Amino acid sequence: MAPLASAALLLAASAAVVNAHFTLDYPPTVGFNEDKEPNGPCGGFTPDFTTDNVTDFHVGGDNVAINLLHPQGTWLYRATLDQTGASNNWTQLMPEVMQTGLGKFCQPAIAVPESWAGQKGIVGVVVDAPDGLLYQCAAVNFVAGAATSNQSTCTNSSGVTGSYVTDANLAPLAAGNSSASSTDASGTASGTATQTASTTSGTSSSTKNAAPGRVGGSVPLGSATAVVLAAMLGSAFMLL
Ligand SMILES: *[C@@H]1O[C@H](CO)[C@@H](O)[C@H](O)[C@H]1NC(C)=O
Ligand SMILES: *[C@@H]1O[C@H](CO)[C@@H](O)[C@H](O)[C@H]1NC(C)=O
Ligand SMILES: *[C@@H]1O[C@H](CO)[C@@H](O)[C@H](O)[C@H]1NC(C)=O
Ligand SMILES: *[C@@H]1O[C@H](CO)[C@@H](O)[C@H](O)[C@H]1NC(C)=O
Ligand SMILES: *[C@@H]1O[C@H](CO)[C@@H](O)[C@H](O)[C@H]1NC(C)=O
Ligand SMILES: [Cu+2]
Repeated sequence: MAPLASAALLLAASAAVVNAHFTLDYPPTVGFNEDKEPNGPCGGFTPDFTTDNVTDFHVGGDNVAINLLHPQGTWLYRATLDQTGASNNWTQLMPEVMQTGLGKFCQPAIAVPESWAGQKGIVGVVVDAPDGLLYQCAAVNFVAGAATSNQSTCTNSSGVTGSYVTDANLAPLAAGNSSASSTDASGTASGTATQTASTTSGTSSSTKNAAPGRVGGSVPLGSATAVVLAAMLGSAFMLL
């Protein structure tokens, strides 16, 4: 292929990647529209338990599988028993984690409070991506116990890594801001104890926020450019 043509292909590929943001692959999303994905709490869709794909989600730990189409982003995992998500009464499920590297990222054992078993609710993910906050939700049926096998979609792309960070953009979304509770990054000021991240997931061997609190914006320009270039090359290879 002529150099010019391959350069054009590369540009087209990277443009497509930027538009797609991210997908929630498990549990199945209540709706994906890349243009609406910046709209909280659920990416422009309101869960409807009469028509949506309502998935059993084990309170003791279950898969949340994501595909990030940006080279970096920081994830907030949260859930609520409010079936619309509108009351903004979310419980954070694990410390915020920064994904570095484009592609699939799966938490195999996200847990919710045990007392939720037998009730319906929403599992929500929010990413602080280079182009802002993006949202997706799944309608779920919380069931007792822990998942006994992993979904086939629960994989990490090669080269993808995760590290615990604190993210000022995600902190206000972590425990909701209803009922006059002020939430700070360390999760101590919330009005109700159940709303702070008292739930530990399968990743409990990692110390909370052990990694340096470095978020996207502070990466030196040189390495950020290298990551973007690597991502562009990666996406071009995927198309070929
Ligand atoms: C519901 O989700 C499952 C698991 O992802 C999927 O296989 C199935 O096609 C979905 N059904 C509908 C109606 O979306
Ligand atoms: C918020 O959710 C918790 C369960 O996590 C529930 O006990 C509480 O009643 C809810 N608060 C409101 C105002 O709905
Ligand atoms: C799911 O996958 C993770 C990561 O590979 C593994 O540690 C865990 O044991 C698996 N869980 C089950 C129930 O097989
Ligand atoms: C994917 O990577 C994250 C961060 O390192 C890790 O916590 C998780 O267990 C990995 N998932 C799988 C399926 O191995
Ligand atoms: C919650 O946060 C949103 C966005 O910052 C804000 O518009 C809203 O007024 C807040 N609600 C309360 C009750 O503080
Ligand atoms: Cu995006």
